[in-house]
Amino acid sequence: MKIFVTSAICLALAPAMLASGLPASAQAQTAPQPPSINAGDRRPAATRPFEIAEVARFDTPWAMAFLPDGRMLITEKPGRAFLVTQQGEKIQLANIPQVAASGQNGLLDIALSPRFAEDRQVYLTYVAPGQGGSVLTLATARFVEGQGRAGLEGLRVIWRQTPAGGRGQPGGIIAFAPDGRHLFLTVGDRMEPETAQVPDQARGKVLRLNLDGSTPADNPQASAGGVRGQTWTTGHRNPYGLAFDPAGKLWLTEMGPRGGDELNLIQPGRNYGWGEVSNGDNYSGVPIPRHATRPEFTPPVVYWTPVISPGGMAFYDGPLFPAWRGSALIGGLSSRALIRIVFDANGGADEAERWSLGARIRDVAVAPDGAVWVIEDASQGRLMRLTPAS
Ligand SMILES: [Ca+2]
Repeated sequence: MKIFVTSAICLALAPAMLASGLPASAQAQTAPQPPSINAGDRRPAATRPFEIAEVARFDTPWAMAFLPDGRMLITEKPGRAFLVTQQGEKIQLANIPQVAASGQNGLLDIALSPRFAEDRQVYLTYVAPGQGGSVLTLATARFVEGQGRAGLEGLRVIWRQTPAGGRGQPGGIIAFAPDGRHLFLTVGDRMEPETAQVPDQARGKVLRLNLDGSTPADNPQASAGGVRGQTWTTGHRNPYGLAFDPAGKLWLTEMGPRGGDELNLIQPGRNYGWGEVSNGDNYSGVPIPRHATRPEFTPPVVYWTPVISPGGMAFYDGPLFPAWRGSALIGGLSSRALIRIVFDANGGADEAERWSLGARIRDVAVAPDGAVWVIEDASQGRLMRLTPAS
C-alpha cells in the first residue's frame, strides 16, 4: 500500500471528480484517452544507480508497509506476518487470520490506516477458506506491540468477495485516497475472465469503499447497492499494483495473459476491457481482440508485450533518488526487474528505466528516509534495501 497525504492533494482530488457536475459514468465517456505505448521490448539498463543490501529472508513474502518510524510490516503468502526492523530483526505478528494458501492465494496485502498515528489500525487482504470456494477478504485490526511481542487485535472483516470461489489471480491490493476518506481495493478475476464484465460479481473490479467497508454515497452506481454500488471500475484481470500519484491520479497495474500487461489510469465508471479485449493473447495461442477494436473500453496507457509481470507499485517521493521523484516504481516478477515509470501532465506515461535485479520482485515500497525496499517472490525470498551507488 502506498499513500500520499498532503493538503494540496486533498484540495485537488475532489474537484477533479466533481467539477463537471455530471455523474462519474458520464464524465468517463467524455474524457480523452491517451494513446497506448508498448514498453515490452525495453531492455534493462547496463548499470544500476543503486547498491543492493540483503536485509532478511522470508517464506514467499507478498507485501510490505512502512510504519512511520521506518520499521515494516511484511506478509508471507502462506499466512504469517512480521514486524521487521531496518536491521532485519523480526517479530511474528499474533492473531493473523486463517488463509487458504495455494498457488497465488494466501495472505496478501497489508496497509496502514490513513489515521494510523491515532487509531493504530491496519488493513489486510487474504484469500480465506469458505463454503463454495475461497473468498478474497478485506479486514481491519488494531496493531499492538510491547514487551517483545506484536500482533493484531479486534480483527473485523469489512468486505468479502461475492460470489465465493475461483482459482488464482486474486488481486487484493489496498490503496487509500489522498484525503484518507476512502479505500480502493483491487479484485482479480479469479481466473474466470467472463466474470470481470458481470456487474454483480466481485471479480475483475476496482472497488471504492468507506474505511469501515460501507459503500460511499458518491460512487458511480452507489444507489444500485451490492457489488455494483461498490464498483469504481470494471474489466480488470489480475491487478497487483494500485497507487495514487503526487497529483492525486490513481494508477493500476495488471497482468495480462500471454502479452498485454497493463498500466491503467483509473477513472470512475470506466471499463478497462478484460476479458473482452487485451493486448495479449490466451496462453493456448487463441487470439483475443485488441483494445483498439472496442473503443468503449479504456485502453492501457502503457502495455507490455512481451510481459514484465507487474507486482507491487509505489510512487517515489524521497530525498535519496531526486531524479526519481514523481516516478512510479514497479516490481517485475517474470522480468526479474525494477521498472521506473515517468508521467506527463496529460495523463500519459512511459517506461523510463528498467534494472535487472536477478530476482522475481513481488513488492516495492519507499522508506521514510527515501531508500527503496523490495521483496523477492521465493520460498527464501530476500528483503532488499536499495540506496544510491557510492
Ligand atoms: Ca485492459
